[in-house]
Amino acid sequence: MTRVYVGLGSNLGNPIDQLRRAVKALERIDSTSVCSRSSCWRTPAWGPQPQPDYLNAVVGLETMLAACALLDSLHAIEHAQGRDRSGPRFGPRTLDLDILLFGDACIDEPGLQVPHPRMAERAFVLLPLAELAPDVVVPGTGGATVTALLARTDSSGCVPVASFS
Ligand code: 5RY
Ligand code: CA
Ligand code: CA
Repeated sequence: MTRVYVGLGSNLGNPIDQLRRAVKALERIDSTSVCSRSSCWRTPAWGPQPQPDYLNAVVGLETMLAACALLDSLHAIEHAQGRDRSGPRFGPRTLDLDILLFGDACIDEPGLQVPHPRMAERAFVLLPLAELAPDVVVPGTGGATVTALLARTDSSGCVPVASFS
């Protein structure tokens, strides 16, 4: 069994609804269970402007799947929730599901990099992740914990808005 943290983000198409539906879909993945869920945070968009604020959250999973099989399931959920990949890189999206951490694995394959290559600098990931895993050391950061990384980021404009329940 591997403990996994998945980041959820949405800034199109009723974001709170997108995140709630995504958690239900994550619960239906075979050989995988949802163990923990963060609050939902409203966060300023990082990327090309203008685009709407995002809602971001993180869920903790336990899975028997390999990382690439889990990624396939995440892509299927994104697709089922209307993800359109034709827009600009880092542009607005109905749903983005990212494997942030997969146990203590470091994976660098085309299409699958874990830890997520930009997570160490992004408050929109670290704020919800710190609710679930403040003391987890992020591989590739020289031993920094989620809390230590969060302290170095700019989290201005990020506010908790709701839980999933
Ligand atoms: C990470 C995940 C997705 C970094 C990570 C993207 C969001 C990224 C965003 C989002 C806000 C993007 C893709 N780790 N801004 N910009 N929230 N995603 N606030 O989820 F760059 S672009
Ligand atoms: Ca399941
Ligand atoms: Ca993604």
